[in-house]
Amino acid sequence: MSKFEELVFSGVQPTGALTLGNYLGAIQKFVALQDSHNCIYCIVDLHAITANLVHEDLRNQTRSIAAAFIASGIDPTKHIVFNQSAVPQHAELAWVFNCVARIGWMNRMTQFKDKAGKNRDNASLGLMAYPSLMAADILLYRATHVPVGDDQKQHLELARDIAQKFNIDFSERIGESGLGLDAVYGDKAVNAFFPITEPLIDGPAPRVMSLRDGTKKMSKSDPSDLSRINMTDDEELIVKKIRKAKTDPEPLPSEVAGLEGRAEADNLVGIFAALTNKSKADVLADYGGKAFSEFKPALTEVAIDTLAPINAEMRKLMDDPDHIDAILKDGSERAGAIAEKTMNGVKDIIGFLR
Ligand code: AQP
Repeated sequence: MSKFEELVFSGVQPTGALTLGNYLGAIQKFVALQDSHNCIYCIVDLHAITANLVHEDLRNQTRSIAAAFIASGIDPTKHIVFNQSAVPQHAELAWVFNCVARIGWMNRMTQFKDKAGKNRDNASLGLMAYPSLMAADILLYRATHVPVGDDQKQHLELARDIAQKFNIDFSERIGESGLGLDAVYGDKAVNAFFPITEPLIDGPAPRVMSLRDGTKKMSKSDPSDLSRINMTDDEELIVKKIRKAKTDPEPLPSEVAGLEGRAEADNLVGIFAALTNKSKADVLADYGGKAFSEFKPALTEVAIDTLAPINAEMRKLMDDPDHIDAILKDGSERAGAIAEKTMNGVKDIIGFLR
């Protein structure tokens, strides 16, 4: 069976200041993958209008995500960094995928249920179609690997379902077009135009939890700023937030199994591990038996060591918006060339005249 060329794609929404969750769940992985893969990293501004249509300053918000990428170590000259709305094929392919995806699939999406809340009728149609646009983002580049936080797992499964259904439904025409590769789904041989993307979710902190409640995801939109560490927080704030982070009265366990049922302890140990590129077991080998009064200052130190230089670099980059705009323009031109090729293939396979 032939294989699609490996390519990494992922995106971040410009919906507010990035959190440590976004950094550890996504951006840190984006940086690491640059050495082994060709990578495309996108600021998904079309996604940003699904929950709230009107944003105070979407342009600067988009620039700040680009600045965070670059300040964290993403090289936009070796890889591609761009904003989604600058490449119109994202919306075009999403429409096709709206016709591939089934309503039953979308109804099962837990993020939609969470974000739409009780008043579902009042949620935008875009919020419901969000995973179909996300599938388009990935498959427009025929990406094989997607680094994301654990919260995006279900959306990636949907992207796999969409790719598979498209490939099966159009298998014969894909074969005739010569644009596909051989694939086998179960015992079914098909011609595949789209790869079945692999999520990259591993690591010690695939889902960073709120500092105030270890059962809730750390999120940009949590009303309490104390629940999260923002990538733009200064040292004083990081000290304060970790000092106030919820814990339990027990000392840290010596084994990972001892974190079971201790959501807040588990979260802080996971954060420490991810920040220092260690496993939770390594962290507990050093801190097992120690009280939080000793662990928290150490955690604060590693958080500041990681975030302070990124923060300083982000500020420098944000002082020159024209430079960021030029990087995004260059990225969108390079992304656009790939996107156009894929979309032309999709049009030919479906039978759209062009
Ligand atoms: N708490 C988290 N732990 C691990 N990974 C996380 N990600 C987000 N929160 C965590 C990952 O960050 C990437 C970009 O996320 P996004 O901004 O596109 O969307 P999101 O998941 O909706 O982020 P937030 O912070 O939770 O925003 P709001 O509050 O607006 O809902 C993704 O890979 C995501 O998995």
